[in-house]
Amino acid sequence: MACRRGALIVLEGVDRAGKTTQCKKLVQALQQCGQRAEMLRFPDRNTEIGQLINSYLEKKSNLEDHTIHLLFSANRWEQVPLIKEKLEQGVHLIVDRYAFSGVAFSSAKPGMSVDWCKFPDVGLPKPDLVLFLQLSPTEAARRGQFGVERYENTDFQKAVEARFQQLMMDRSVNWEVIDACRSVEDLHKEIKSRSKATMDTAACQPIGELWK
Ligand code: 2DT
Repeated sequence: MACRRGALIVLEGVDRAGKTTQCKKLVQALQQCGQRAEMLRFPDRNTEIGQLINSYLEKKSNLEDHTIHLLFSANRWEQVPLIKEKLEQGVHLIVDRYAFSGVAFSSAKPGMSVDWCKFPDVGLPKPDLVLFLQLSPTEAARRGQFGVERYENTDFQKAVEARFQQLMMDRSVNWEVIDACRSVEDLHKEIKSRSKATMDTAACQPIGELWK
């Protein structure tokens, strides 16, 4: 593989931490410096699988817990050829949620173990960096009410946060925790500088395999 592949950078975090805003700003900033960068988000609600997920999230359909988990995972796998192609072409991919949300949300449900939930995502392209945007429950509440989609309630979000903390103990993944309780611009500056450092180190490394 030619030297200078793109970096795979994932933003994870609790609801209302600003993941989507920050992904967009990072892509814009990179493009303004003449870099090739694109944003992806999971779930990708545009594919056929994504539409099943969308209908589940909007509570228009019900799916058994393992089934929806596998659909979320399949929704990532269907993008893998594109992800690899872009990275190999030198495009940086900035991703709003990935397998970590997959495991944190599903394993917060009764009877769903973290190990079982990780399995379908084993071998996905491994992010070069996972930035976890941390936000206190008080600050999250200050930022407004939850929406009406499935999972948008305080008790479930607390359980999800606990699963994220558990996942972050795994040193095989390059996690960096960022305090999201500050202005959009300050947060952006930090995310940009951490991402740029990763881009330099990832450039000449092969794409890794997640949880393998
Ligand atoms: P957005 O609000 O970011 O569109 O997320 N989720 C997400 C899962 O349960 N499993 C997954 O694999 C992913 C990627 C998190 C929609 C909701 O979907 C949840 C919130």
